[in-house]
Formats: sequence, C-alpha cells, structure tokens
Amino acid sequence: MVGKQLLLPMILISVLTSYGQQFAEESCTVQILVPGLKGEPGEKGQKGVPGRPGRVGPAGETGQPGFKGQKGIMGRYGKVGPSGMKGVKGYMGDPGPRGPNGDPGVPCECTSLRKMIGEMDIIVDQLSSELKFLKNALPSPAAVAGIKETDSKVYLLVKEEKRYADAEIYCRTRGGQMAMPKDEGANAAIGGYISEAGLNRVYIGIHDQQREGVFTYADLSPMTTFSKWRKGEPNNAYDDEDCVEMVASGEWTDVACSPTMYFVCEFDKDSV
Ligand SMILES: [Ca+2]
Ligand SMILES: [Ca+2]
Repeated sequence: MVGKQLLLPMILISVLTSYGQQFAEESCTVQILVPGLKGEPGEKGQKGVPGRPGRVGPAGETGQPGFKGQKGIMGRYGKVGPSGMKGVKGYMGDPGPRGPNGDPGVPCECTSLRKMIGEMDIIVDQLSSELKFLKNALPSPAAVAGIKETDSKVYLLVKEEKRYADAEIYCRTRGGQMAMPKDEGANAAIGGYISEAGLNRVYIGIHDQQREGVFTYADLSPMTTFSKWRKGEPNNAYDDEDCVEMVASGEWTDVACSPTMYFVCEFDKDSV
C-alpha cells in the first residue's frame, strides 16, 4: 500500500516537472500540488424518498381451475314451437263385439204374396205390351172401335175411310198387315168385330191384283183350303174387282180397290 501511495505523487512530480520546464520557459512560475490523506467516513444520511412505481410485470401463468359453482334456478318456459307434420294413418282397430239379435219379424203368408206378385207381374207385362202397341198403332182413340184378340193375333178396326192401297200402307207402317183370316176362328173374330161396331163392310187383306182370279193374302201368301166367299162371289164385276171386303156376317165379296172404306189390320201377338 505504501508503494502505491508514493508512486502517484512521483508520477505527478515527473509530469509537472516536464510541464514546468515548458511553462518556465514561458512564465517562470512553478507550483507543486500534493493531495492529503483520506478522511474518515461521514455519517449515514437520512432515508431517501420512495422511488417511482416499477413497470407492469408480465402476465402470470394460468392458475388451477376453480371449484364448480352451485346449480342455478330453473329458467322460464320457452316459446311454443311450430305445428309438426301430419302422421301416417294407423292400422284398423280390432272388430267390436257382436251386437244383440234383432226382434223377430211379423209372420206373413209369403206363398200367397209371391203368387199375387207373380200374377201382377204378368198383368203389368200385358198392359205394357198393349200400351206399346196402342201407342204404335192407334191414330187416335176415336178412330178405332177397340181391339180384338185371338190366341195369336190382335185385330184393329180402323175407322178411317181409305182406298185399299192406302189401308194396306197404314197397317204395314204400324208393324202389321191387313187382316188375313186363314181359319174359321180368325174369320169369326173379325166378323164379330165388324158387327159389334155396327158396320156393314170393311176391307180385309185378300186380293187378286197380281193375277186375275188368283186370290192371295195381303202378304202374298196363297189361299189355303179355307175361304168364306159369299154366294155368287168372287165375280169380278165390271172386270174391276180385285180387292175383298168382309160383311158383318163374316162373308167375303170381291170389290173394286178404289172406293174408300174402313178396314181391319192384324198384328202378331209375338211382335206386339
Ligand atoms: Ca178380280
Ligand atoms: Ca164381286
């Protein structure tokens, strides 16, 4: 320690000596400064004022998870949602129990009722047929004296005076023919019809217009063994009698075809 303390003044002397030589050349003044010994340490000073706050430190590490809190109270009801889609139809349910038997019916005479109904059906059929026939055949109710039936024919006395040709057309357009008596029964029916109507004569469906003297029926079918000529007929009077009339007795007479008179049509029952 003593070495170091002596060394510094020696250096200063050396330096100042060299400097002093330069300075001496200029002013000729020399000053030598030597430091004293180090003093005793001073007393402890008073406590300083508080320092400024330090800067904000960095964020700390994430802490441990806290404990689970208590259960909250129930929330309010939510809003009503929209209506859902219609579901698929379900299966049919099982059949219910059988119901009680009904009360017994009222006894009836079924056999007689059925018979009565059957008879009524027949009557209805007949009336339907006649109505259909009348609608088809009658010109007007006043024009006929009624109808006359046999087993197979319906005869219609038409009280409209017509020539033979027109009378034939009249009957045919209604689905029939001029009356053609081919046996005693049919002839008697027509004759009775005429007399009942209070008439003397009517055209019937017999003529020899195709060939003189050869009489046929209106449908051109030939005469058979049956005929009902009045005595002295047919005589083709005036060479102009090719048609036939029936008088109230049911007998036949050949007459001219051009005069107009009442006539009788016939219809097959099958077609009526
Ligand atoms: Ca004749
Ligand atoms: Ca005659």
